[in-house]
Amino acid sequence: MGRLIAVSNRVSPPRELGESSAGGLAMALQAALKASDGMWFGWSGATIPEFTGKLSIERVHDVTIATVDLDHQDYEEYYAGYANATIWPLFHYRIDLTEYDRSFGEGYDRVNERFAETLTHLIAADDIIWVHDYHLIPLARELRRRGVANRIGFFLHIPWPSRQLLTTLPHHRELVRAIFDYDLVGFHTEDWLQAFTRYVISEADGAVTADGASAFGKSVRLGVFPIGIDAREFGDAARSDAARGTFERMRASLAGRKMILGVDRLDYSKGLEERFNGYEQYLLDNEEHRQKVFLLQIAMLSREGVDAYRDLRTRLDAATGRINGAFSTFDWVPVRYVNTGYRRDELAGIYRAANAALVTPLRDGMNLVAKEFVAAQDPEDPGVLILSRFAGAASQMREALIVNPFSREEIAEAIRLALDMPRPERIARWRALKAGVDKDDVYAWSDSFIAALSA
Ligand code: GDG
Repeated sequence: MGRLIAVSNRVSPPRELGESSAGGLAMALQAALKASDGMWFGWSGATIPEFTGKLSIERVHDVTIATVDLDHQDYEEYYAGYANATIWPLFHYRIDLTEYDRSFGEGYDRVNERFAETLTHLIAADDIIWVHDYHLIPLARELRRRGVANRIGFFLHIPWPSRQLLTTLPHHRELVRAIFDYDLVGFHTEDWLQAFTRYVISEADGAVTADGASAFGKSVRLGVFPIGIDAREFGDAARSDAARGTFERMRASLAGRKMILGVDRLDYSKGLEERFNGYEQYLLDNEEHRQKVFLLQIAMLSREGVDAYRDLRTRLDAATGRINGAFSTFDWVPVRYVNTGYRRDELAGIYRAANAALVTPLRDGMNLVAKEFVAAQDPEDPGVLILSRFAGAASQMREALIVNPFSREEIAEAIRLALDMPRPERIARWRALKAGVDKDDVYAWSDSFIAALSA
C-alpha cells in the first residue's frame, strides 16, 4: 500500500500532547496520520479575495500537510452555506433550521471541484484516499471525473438522516449518487447505515447486500466503524501536571458541592437548552439539594458566522440568566456557563473533578466527550455518565444512564440518580464503560477502516 491521503474540510496540523483545542475529527485524524506517514489535504482555514489554487505544503510531526485557501464566496456558499446551514442541520434532523439556497449548492460543488483539481496532482498510483465528512461528499465524483482510479473511502462523522428528511433537500439524488463513486463508505452506527440503505431501496431503486449497496449503475461497500478516542493519550493528559492543576482548583472551588459537567461545542445539535431546562427541573424537584450542586457548562464558541449559532448563543445567555436569577443565593450560583475553550490536558482535570457528566445531544454522529469523560475518571471514585439515547455513543455505552434529551423530567431524574448513586454501582458501570473506551479506541477505528478500504 502507498501513502494514506486524508482529506477533510479543515486541516489542523498535529500538535504535542495537550496543546490542541481541536474538535473530535481533528484529534482522530491526527492519530491515524501519525501512524502512517501520510498526507493530510484540505482547506487552510484562511480566506482570500480570489481563489488561486496555490498549495502550501509543510511537514509537521511526520505528516505532510497540504492546504489551499478558499475565497470569500467559497466561505459563504460552501462552508457557512451548504455545509453548515444546509447539510449540518438537515442531517441532525433540524429541517426547521435548514436553509435551501441554490447558491449554496453551487458553492458546494465548486469547492469540491477545486479541491479535486488541486489534489489530483498530488496522488500517486498506489495511494489510498480517505475523505472525511459532510463537506466533501462529492469529492470522489470530482476525482473520478479527473481520472483518479485509486481506492477512495469516505467516512461520515455525523448522522445520516431518515429518508423522509433527506428528500426535503433539492437535488438529494445527486448527493446520494455521489456516494456511489467511493469504494467504501463508513458510518458510526448501524442506525445511520440503515437510514442510508433505506433511502437506496425506496428512493433510488437500488439493492442492498450484506456489505454494500448498488444503485445508479454502481456499487459501494458500506460498513459501521464507531470512532473512539486516543484513550492512552487522554489518560496521559489526565495524569499530567496541567490536569492535576485544574483538578485541584476545581475541587477547591466546589466547597463540598457536587459538580455536574457539560462540555460541548456551542451547537444546537448538542441539546444545551434542553439540558439547562432539565437541570432547572432538577432544582425545582429537589429543593433540598439546591446549594449542594452546580452545573458547569463549557460551551466553546463555534461557527459564529452562521445565524443559527448566534441565535442559540443569545438563547443560552438568557437561559443561564433565568436560572441563575431564579435560584442563586448570595453564596451560590447554580450555573457556571463558560464560552472559552480549554487545553485538552486542563479539560481532562475538569472531567475528573465532575460527579456527573450531562452528554445530551438531540442528535450526534458519535460524541467523543462521553468517551473522554470516562477515560479521565478516578477508578476508585468515578463520576456518572448521563448520555442521550440519540448520540451514536449510546449504541456502545450501555452502562451510562441513558436519557431522552427532549424530556426535562428524564434529565432531572437522571441527575438525581447519578448524584445519589452508591460508589460500588458507579465503579461497576465505569469499569464496563472504560473497557469499551480502551478497546474501541481511535486506532481500532482507523485501522479497521483502512484495512477494509485496502482489502
Ligand atoms: C463530530 C461529530 C463525532 C470541546 N470543548 C473543548 C474541547 N472540546 C472537544 C472535546 C471533543 C471535541 O471537542 C468534540 O467532539 P464531539 O465528538 O463531541 O463533537 P463534534 O465536534 O461535533 O464532532 C461527532 C465526531 O465528529 C468524531 O467523529 O463524535 O458526533 O458531530 O474532543 O474534547 N477541546 C478543548 N477545549 C475545549 O474547551 N481542548
